[in-house]
Amino acid sequence: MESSERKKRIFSGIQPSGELTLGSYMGALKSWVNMQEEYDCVYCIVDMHAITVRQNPAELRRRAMAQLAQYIACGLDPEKSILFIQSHVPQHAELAWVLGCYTQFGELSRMTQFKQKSQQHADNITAGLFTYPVLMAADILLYQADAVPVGADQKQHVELCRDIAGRFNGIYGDVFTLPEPFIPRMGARIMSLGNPENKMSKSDPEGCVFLMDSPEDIRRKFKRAVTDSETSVRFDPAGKPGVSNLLTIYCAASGRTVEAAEAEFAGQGYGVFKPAVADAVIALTEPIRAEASRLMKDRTYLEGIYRSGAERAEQLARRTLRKVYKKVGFIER
Ligand code: ATP
Ligand code: LTN
Repeated sequence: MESSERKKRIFSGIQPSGELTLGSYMGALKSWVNMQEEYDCVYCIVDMHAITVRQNPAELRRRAMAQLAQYIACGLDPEKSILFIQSHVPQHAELAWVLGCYTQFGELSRMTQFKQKSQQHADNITAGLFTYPVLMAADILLYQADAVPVGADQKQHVELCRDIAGRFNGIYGDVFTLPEPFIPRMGARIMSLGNPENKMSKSDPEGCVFLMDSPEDIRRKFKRAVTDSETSVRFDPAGKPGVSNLLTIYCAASGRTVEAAEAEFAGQGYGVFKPAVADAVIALTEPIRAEASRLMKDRTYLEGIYRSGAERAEQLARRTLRKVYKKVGFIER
């Protein structure tokens, strides 16, 4: 084996702040699954990010476990990829502290997600919510990731991570790999079914499809999806945001192209189109739901996965943190 031909490394994470959605699947998880063959992948359940807004502790624990089961059910293979829980690897918090000292207040103030979330949680705008992108940069840089598969909304955070890494390297030499965001061509921004001007978000249960929704719920949600007063199934995000979003979902779920889908529904109204989208989504989610439910019953198996994942992750993380501590001038213990 040629050790110089190291596979490129991938890192990404999802917060267990709610159930996994069709948006997070199409924007991120689907790429995570596809990248496993070619890359060296590290995938995380970022529970430390989740506490930037108030969580119920028992619920957070349950969701983190359920998320691990759903990761595996979606096709993440613990033999191929490292699957772990962020709070199990202390180097995330340690590197975040250092990186925070190389990040400008002004840079963090410009983050769109901070501006949105601080409006949504106006009574609890914490320092953690503000410095969240620094922790995310630490997640990525600890593993020297080359690429970060995320939805379009996270591009700004990955770019900030690059800026921080570039600045640090500029002072101390090549410490960090500069990561690229990897954003899928189809499905990077799935919109709410109830309000297609907004991103599909887990905080809006009716506009949002969850991977663990029952077929009845999925059919109901698509039936109620907002469209327009025309009847033609045509991709036109500015003029027909609702229908275009449904087309995106249909194509991402079924693997068809937009042209093929438009041709398939030519001359047919929304009464045929909407149930077809629901069926395509159910065909995607039902096997995931069944497998995740089965895995949830096997706690011992899931515990084994996250324990060995944390061990493997920590080995990599330790190496980077040691280098960083040395560079900034801390005495080795
Ligand atoms: P919310 O806004 O609901 O709190 P979030 O962005 O915190 O959601 P996560 O589940 O943490 O959602 O996001 C996980 C991944 O899924 C990220 O890479 C994010 O970019 C992607 N993602 C989330 N929602 C969507 C969406 N509607 N369309 C495409 N990708 C999405
Ligand atoms: N900020 C992301 C979640 C996240 C992440 C990461 C994504 C935390 N750390 C590292 C990619 C890489 C979100 O809100 N969806």
